[in-house]
This record gives sequence, structure tokens and C-alpha cells, in this order.
Amino acid sequence: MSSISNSAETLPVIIGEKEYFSGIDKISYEGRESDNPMAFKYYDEKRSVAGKTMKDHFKFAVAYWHSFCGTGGDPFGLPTKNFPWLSSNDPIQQAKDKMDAAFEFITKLSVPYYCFHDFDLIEEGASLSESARRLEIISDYALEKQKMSGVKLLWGTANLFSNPRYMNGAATNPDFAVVAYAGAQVKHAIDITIKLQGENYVFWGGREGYMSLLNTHMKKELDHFATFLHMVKDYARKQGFTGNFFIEPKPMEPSKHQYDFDAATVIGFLRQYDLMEDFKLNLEVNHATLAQHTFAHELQVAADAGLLGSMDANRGDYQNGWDTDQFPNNIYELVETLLVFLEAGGLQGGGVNFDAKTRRNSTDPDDLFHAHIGGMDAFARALLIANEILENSRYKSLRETRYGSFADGEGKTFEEGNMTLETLADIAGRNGEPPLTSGKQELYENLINQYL
Ligand code: XLS
Ligand code: NI
Ligand code: NI
Repeated sequence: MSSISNSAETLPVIIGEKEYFSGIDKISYEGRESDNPMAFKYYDEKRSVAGKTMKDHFKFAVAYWHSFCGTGGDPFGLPTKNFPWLSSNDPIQQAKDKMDAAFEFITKLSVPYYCFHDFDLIEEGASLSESARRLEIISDYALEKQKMSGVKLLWGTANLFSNPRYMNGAATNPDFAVVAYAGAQVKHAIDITIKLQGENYVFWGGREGYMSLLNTHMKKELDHFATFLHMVKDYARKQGFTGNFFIEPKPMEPSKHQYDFDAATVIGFLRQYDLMEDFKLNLEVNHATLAQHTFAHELQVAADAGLLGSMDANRGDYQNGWDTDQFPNNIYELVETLLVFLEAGGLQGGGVNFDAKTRRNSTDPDDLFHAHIGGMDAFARALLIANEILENSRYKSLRETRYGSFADGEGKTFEEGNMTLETLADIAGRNGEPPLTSGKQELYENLINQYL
């Protein structure tokens, strides 16, 4: 394997015993005129925008599960992707091969972070202790790879949804034995996240919800969920973990109804159960749209509560109603997203994780590169546009003017909460019927188009 270099600027490419993406070199920025598909056209990690480099704005991360584990099987057909790193029948060897492939890919792409579920790294064992042993081995290997490459762990998480034991939920399971098992699994996942200096820890509760309300005691399950989160947080803090915990909302799939429905629901839950201090949100584009929201809406809700932690970047399909997890490419929508992102001052502790997969029929090794390069370029381009709009257009002043009646006088007194309903009614009586004021939506929409 290549030598150690911790210089933040030029991270080395790390290749294991075997080169999995041969013929592909380190991807670099060549600008929009380049016709090299294996180069960034907009993502220039050193370029400063609104006082921060692109690298620091985004903290891009590669998702282990989609990129190195997802082989393209679907309910109608067998896997299509013959990943060579999955060929060994020995789980330890297979996990090491997979990690070699992952670090080769991540370092060739020059992405600074990755994210994983515990059993993305290595196949779950037949017992808790065997799983713990395997996680120990593979996290040692990961630590070595991280040191060599300078790649960091954005967040760790536990897969509490794939194993049949979690079919009725994990922390919200009606059977205490399953809740305990989930606790043991999360404890290990926290331990390896700390060992690998993970900056955050995520909870996505795919099975924390119900399939039928008829057999479900919702209040009990939510109380249990909160108790569980408090326990995890107390344990992790005791072990010295100083990062954020993130909850990732999603309204449904795989459960009919998931408790972490959307940003507003999760914020209500965190408030109710006194978890606001330690938890923030990890928002995902396709989860927002499943909840009938735009992604910008979800970011705004989180930002307004001071809880905009991290994001899972992907996109849905307008004609399909499920979590298709495609790579982002819609610049107009990304600009809307990044306007909120920039105005909020960016993400708190998190980054932009590509929770996205290449299509089932994208079967070449280079497709994984095209997908990520495209996603990173789309974000970079949208960032430049959103920043232009904020700095040079009438966007901000238009909105400020719209609320100008609260800037001083009686409007301000109202806004500060120093008015009675009687006074409010008197003012209306004095003013009479208020004039109609246009919302000017089309004008705002045109502004984005103008700066694209
Ligand atoms: C599934 C989720 C999942 C989380 C991590 O829809 O997006 O991938 O990000 O458990
Ligand atoms: Ni996700
Ligand atoms: Ni998702």
C-alpha cells in the first residue's frame, strides 16, 4: 500500500493488494471547458465561496452501503453488479477486499469523508460476540486505511432494519428482548465510531414505526424510543464522544408509517423528550419528497430550529413514489436548497453524504465515478449560483421589503409581543380594508433562472 501523507491538500491514492478501478487516476478539477469525463468541471475543492472552500462547505462523503455493497438486486431480478471485492467466501477477507476497494475509490475521487452502517463493513456474525469480533478486526483495518489516506469518518450508524429480528422495530419493538439486542448492537456501533474518530452518529429508523396501528401502542413505542436514545447518548458521552447525534427523518418505507416522519415531527419529538442539546437532523432529499415536502422546506425547518446538522444527497423520480436514491443533477432545485444552506450558515457538524446509488443497469466500475463526479459538480455549480444570487441580486432585499411593515412602528411592537388583541383590532378599525399586495412568486423564480 502507498505511503502515509497527512497533508490536507494532496491526499494520496490508496491501493490495496489489487487495483479495483484500474485505468482511473485521481480525479481533479479541470474546469467546465474540459471534455474529460473523469474530471470535475465545477468542484474545485480549494475554491473559496462565501468565505469557505468548497471542500469545507460540503464535506462530501461516500456512502459505503450503496457504493460497495449494493449489487443491484431488486424484487424482480437478481443482482447485476459483480463487484470483484465481494468474491471471497471468507467474511473477514471479503470485508478487507471491500475496504480496499472503498478506499481506492474514495481516494481516487478525492472525497474527504465516508459513512457506514456497522454491517456494511463486514457481514454480521451468528452471535453478538462473533459480530463484535468481526467489527473489531475490520475497524482496526479501517483505522489503518484512514491514517494512510487522511480520509475521515463523517458518521457511523447501526443497521437496525435488515435482520429479521427487527421486523417489528428495534428500539420500538414490542418485545424487550429485541430492544436489548438493538442496544447491544448500537453500543458496538458507537464504540467503532469513536475508535475511528467519527464526527457524528446517525439514527435512521426504518422499522421504528408501524405497519398497522391496530396492533401498535404508539405512545409506549415513542417513550421507549426516547429512553433508548437517552441511554445511547449517555453511554457515548461517557466514552468521550463529543460529536453530534443526528436523526434522519423519513415518513415511510420500509414501515407504513415511520415515527421520524419529517423535520418538524422529529423536532417536536426531540423537544418533548429533552434531546435538543445533543441531537440534530440529517436530512435526505428523497425522504423530503416522500413526505410531500421540498428538500428546501426540510432544510428551512431544521435551520430555523438551529438543528441543520447534515444531509444525505440524492433525488427521487417524479414519476415514481418511492426512495429511488438517484444521484443529484437538478441544478434549479439544488440552487433552492443551497440558498437555504448558505443563509443558515451551512451545516452544523455534518456534511453532504451521497446516499445514492447508480442504476441497476449501470454495471461498469467507472459508472460509480460518473455518478459521484456528477453529484459533486451539481452541488458545486449550484453553490456558485446561490452565492451570486445572495450577493448580487435583489433576492434578499425583495424578501425584506415584503415584511417591511414589521420593521418599525406598530408592526414592530406586535412582532416583539407587546400588543394586546384590543389594540390590534383598533389598528384594523383605523386602517380599514388592507390593500392586496402581490407575492411576486414568478419574479423570485426568474431570479434563479437568470443566475443559472
Ligand atoms: C434509507 C436511509 C438510510 C440512512 C442510513 O432510506 O436513507 O440509508 O441514511 O441508515
Ligand atoms: Ni439516508
Ligand atoms: Ni433514504
